[in-house]
Amino acid sequence: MRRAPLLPSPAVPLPGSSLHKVCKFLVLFCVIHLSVTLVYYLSGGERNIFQYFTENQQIQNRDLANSTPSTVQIANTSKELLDCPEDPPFLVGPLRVEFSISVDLEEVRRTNPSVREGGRYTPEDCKALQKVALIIPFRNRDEHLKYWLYYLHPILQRQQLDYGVYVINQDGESTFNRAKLLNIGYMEALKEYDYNCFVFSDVDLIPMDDRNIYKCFSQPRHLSVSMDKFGFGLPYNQYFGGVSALSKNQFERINGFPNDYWGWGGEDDDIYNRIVSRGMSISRPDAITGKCRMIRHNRDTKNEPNPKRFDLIGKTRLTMNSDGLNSLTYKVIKTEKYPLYTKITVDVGPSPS
Ligand code: UDH
Ligand code: NGS
Repeated sequence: MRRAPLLPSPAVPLPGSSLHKVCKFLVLFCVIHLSVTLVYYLSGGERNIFQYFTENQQIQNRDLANSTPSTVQIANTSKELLDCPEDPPFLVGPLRVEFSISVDLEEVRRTNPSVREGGRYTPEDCKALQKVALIIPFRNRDEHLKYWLYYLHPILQRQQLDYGVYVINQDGESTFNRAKLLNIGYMEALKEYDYNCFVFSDVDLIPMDDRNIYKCFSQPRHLSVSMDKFGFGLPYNQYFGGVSALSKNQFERINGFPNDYWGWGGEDDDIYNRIVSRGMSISRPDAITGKCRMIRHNRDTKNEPNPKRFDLIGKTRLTMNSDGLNSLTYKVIKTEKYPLYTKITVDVGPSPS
């Protein structure tokens, strides 16, 4: 039987043909190109892909609080930072929040190594979208503050905010004045840094979901919208208590908060009235994202319900132009820089009898 002659496949060029030479040249070119690229990356003179990969891992780890800052600082000096993304990539969603554990602040400090003195943090791998001052009105609530710092620092870092924590401590025994302390916090924080967003938080409120971003929005933001003590809902539609966020511009438009609410109640309703009377509305997260827990406690002494509060909230439109940032007086007694927060002790002046 005669066999058909073996012919080379038309896809394989014959040795010595010009097509074969071109192929050889192309293979050689690819090998040289790959070698040069490999040598370039391995040389370490520039930020290389392997370094980039490990750095990102370290950033994640450090955000979860178990790595050292040195590697990323090196990257920062050699590279202009890009804006942080609108949706921070390290968020985890729902969080377990409980108050039966005991909190050691030294341990909190150790596990948040990127938080700088005074409770300052700036993301190292991207440029934060907002500079946020967290203002906490305070007197004799050290146990609550420990939980706040323990839970909030890791959350705020995952939210990639450029932030600072300011605890505004009312000096003396006079009646407590929450809203005035918040005004003071605003003024004092601005003396330290060019903040453009202010989050006002009670010391005993902890978010249960890190997607509830502690930042400012186009309208004043109410953050504590779904509290455990109210059955994870709002007590009433106009409620603006607990935790809120206003941009510098929004805060100035309402002349800040009232200074004349001494004792418990009504100041948050006054703030709501101010916002609405300036044509703004309230922005809120949904009831799942906005879940939060309050640390249960007894009523504080010298913070009894204010008998004047109903009269006052009926007159917000009349009083807000003359009671607020433009009438604020106080005296700073002491400023203390702790590793996790700045404590500013202030004399708010005497409460009316
Ligand atoms: N605050 C202090 N010290 C005080 C009073 C108030 O630090 O002596 C601060 C603190 O940040 C607190 C916030 O002000 O979270 C608001 O205090 P509040 O007393 O107006 O509100 P809170 O929801 O308590 O903490 C309301 C009364 C609870 C009575 C509970 C009875 N079971
Ligand atoms: C309203 C108060 C608010 C207060 C809210 C929730 O009645 O200041 O209850 O209070 N307004 C007036 O009293 C006019 S709470 O249950 O958290 O203690 O924030």
